[in-house]
Amino acid sequence: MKTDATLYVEAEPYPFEFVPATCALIIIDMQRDFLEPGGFGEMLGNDVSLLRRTIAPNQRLLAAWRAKGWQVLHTREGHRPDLGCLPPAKKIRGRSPTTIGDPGPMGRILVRGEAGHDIISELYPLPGEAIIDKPGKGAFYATDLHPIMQNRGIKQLIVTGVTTEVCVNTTVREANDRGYDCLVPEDCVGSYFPEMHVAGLMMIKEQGGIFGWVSHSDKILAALE
Ligand code: TIU
Repeated sequence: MKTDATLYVEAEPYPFEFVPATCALIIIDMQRDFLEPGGFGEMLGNDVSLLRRTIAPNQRLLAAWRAKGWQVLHTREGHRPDLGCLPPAKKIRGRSPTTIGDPGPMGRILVRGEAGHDIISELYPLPGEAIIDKPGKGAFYATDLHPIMQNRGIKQLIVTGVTTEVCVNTTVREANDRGYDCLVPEDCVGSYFPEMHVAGLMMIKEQGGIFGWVSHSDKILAALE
């Protein structure tokens, strides 16, 4: 397919228009510790099946995007092994007995290089797909995502991953303030809290799409055909 043709995706609050050459798929934090049974997320008492329902639709969308040869980015939330990029406030927030940097079920919790920090095998990045290691919830703060997007001519993002109201929402808001359009396929994002998932999507698409657009992977795939 020509990459300079405009494609239209049925979305809320109105159709999302994109030019493939300047639109990247960015998959947020599909990490083992958040999604796998036995990981940190489950250790905290969360039901990981609420996030795991996003794996299959992400696989389908990623496969279609890769087949077109379009740009793919991945993020991971985590910190340097010396925890130099971990704000003390983030370390102690929640008053949990086990916090970031401590030994967890899949290595040190949210530490770069540990098994639990890595991306699930089902969505593992291919060579050439940049992995953005981020210390915060948003993918722009303290990372090289913005220069990478500028250098590659990326103007729009399809944002998927977890969690809807935390890292996905924060990234969409950061992108919006930098002048980028974001489309969020609702079946490709998930939350441990169903009501937060719904609210997180509403916050993006309400008020005329104040932060972006919400759609479904089926509608993106239909636009790709
Ligand atoms: N990736 C992401 O959203 N990290 C979080 O901390 N999510 C929570 O829901 N806490």
